[in-house]
Amino acid sequence: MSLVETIEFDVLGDLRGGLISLEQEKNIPFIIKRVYYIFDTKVGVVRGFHAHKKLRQMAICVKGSCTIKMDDGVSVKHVTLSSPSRGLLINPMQWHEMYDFSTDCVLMVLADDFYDESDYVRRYEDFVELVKGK
Ligand code: T46
Repeated sequence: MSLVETIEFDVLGDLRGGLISLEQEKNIPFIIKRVYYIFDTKVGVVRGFHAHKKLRQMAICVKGSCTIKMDDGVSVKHVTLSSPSRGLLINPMQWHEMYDFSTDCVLMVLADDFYDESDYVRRYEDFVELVKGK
């Protein structure tokens, strides 16, 4: 599984403007059980600082921009999302931190399961131990 997997969505625009359709198991490679979005993030704030044990997610910056640091315990990459037509897959056991939010940023996230705090690994030391034990 590659650390950075992005998907370009077709823009079904016409003279009136753009439109993007997201469909589970079509251009989104999982069943969508939950959608949340992050907005009004204050300047300089960094969010995330966790990995998920099982959850699969797709992050799309539907407005503005932000950067996501992705870390699988072996390598680290930084991905800037600045287009509603680009999605970043956040797979299980990928530590992620979101930063450099523009003031107008709306980061929408599609998830393949309901919210479950027990799926979070929130201590980096625990994440490293889990990666080592794989
Ligand atoms: C992730 C990144 C990309 C809920 O009650 N339900 C939800 O569906 C979510 C996502 C969060 N919450 C609660 C849990 C916390 O009390 O909302 C509060 C803020 O969540 P958190 O501090 O985890 O937010 P971020 O921005 O650090 O992380 C979020 C997601 O939680 C996480 O799954 O992968 O965005």
